[in-house]
Amino acid sequence: MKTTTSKKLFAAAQRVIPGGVNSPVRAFRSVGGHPLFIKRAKGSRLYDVDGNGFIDYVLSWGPMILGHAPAPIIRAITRAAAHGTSYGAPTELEVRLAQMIAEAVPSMQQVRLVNSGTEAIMSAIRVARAHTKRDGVLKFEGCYHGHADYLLAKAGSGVATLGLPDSPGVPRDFARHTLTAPYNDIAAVQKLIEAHAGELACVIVEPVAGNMGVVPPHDEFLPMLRTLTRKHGILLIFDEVITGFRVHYGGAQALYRIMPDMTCLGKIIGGGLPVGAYGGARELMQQVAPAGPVYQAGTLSGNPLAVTAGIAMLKELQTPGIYRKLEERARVLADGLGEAAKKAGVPLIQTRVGSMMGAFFTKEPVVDYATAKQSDTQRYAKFFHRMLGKGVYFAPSQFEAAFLSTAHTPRDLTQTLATAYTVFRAL
Ligand code: HOZ
Repeated sequence: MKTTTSKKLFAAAQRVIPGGVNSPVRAFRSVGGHPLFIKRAKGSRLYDVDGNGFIDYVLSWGPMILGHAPAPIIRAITRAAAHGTSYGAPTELEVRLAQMIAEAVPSMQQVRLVNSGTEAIMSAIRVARAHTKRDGVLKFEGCYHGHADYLLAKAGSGVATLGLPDSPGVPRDFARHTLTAPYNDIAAVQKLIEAHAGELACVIVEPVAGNMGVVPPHDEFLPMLRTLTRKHGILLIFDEVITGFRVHYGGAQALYRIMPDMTCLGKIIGGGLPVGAYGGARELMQQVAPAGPVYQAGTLSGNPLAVTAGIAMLKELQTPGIYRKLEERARVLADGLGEAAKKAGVPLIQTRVGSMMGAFFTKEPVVDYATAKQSDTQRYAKFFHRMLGKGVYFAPSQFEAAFLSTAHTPRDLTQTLATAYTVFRAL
């Protein structure tokens, strides 16, 4: 595969951008080589600056549920752009998107739109702290909630990919407010909550972990979190940046029938444009300025282009049968990958919730960060590069999810599975 232009661009990028990328996982550090610079994308395909095409299972880390550049979204954005790109004043569009979110996710009676998942989570935690008058946060090892100071402890995503312990630059005074527990470990959570109940403002969790690879919750995990937090007056925050509108129109909370106190959403509700949202019961959200004293603001919050894209996206996601179709295709892909690995004698542990999939190069079940880290990352790197060389783009990290869109055709899946079988055999 010819990648000369990408290579040149990466060299130039490294002179002006730290590590040559604007978000660390993109740099291919854990799989080696250099990133491909993308020129355009359409449907299930990504095209790089050297003219190579790929079936894309990264989908901008999840939001492109309809595939790339879907006509209804592009039409809506184009129309909106002609009316101006930012006003710094309220619009009817923001009301519409907030209403659509509140209808889809009943735990979000009130919604504040922001610009990213990181921002949503920082703000939700501020509300939780103000409400409970406590500072402590309990998070789970391998979960990633953006890059706020106090959330980088044992974080997934790029932190896991690069094998970083935590981040320098985080004041010890901030980090000490964060407790961590192993995902799916109810006994550990119970012990921590009981020992620190009076200090904890919130427990924050990805209801399906998607930043250490995909780790689904055990049946009792989320219900127990709900029971324990309620018992101790601690707020339960669901980080649904990946799962919201991905695993179900109402998010993982609708799938598992658990009502968190607060919910954070991200890029999906902007149809891939930079958006986030946080919300919860009216009583909680009424603390946010200017309704209340908890300050949070942003010039580009509720940006008309992003909100327009979000409205169009959610409308499309209301199409009857869309989640069933995604699920069926994801099952074909996951089952096929499993069979191909088995036939080739490659141990592979697979996880999947709807159209969000994980495949770990290990023999033992993956239930948390420790077991995810048992994976053979060098084998993943080989798999990744060989698939890429044959036109299939999976995440450049063992610790990220694979996603499917409605634009992936049965033919894409057949091609991917045939390629995977050849690659598995050569590993
Ligand atoms: N796992 C990250 C999003 N949830 C990957 C995106 C990034 O860091 O660039």
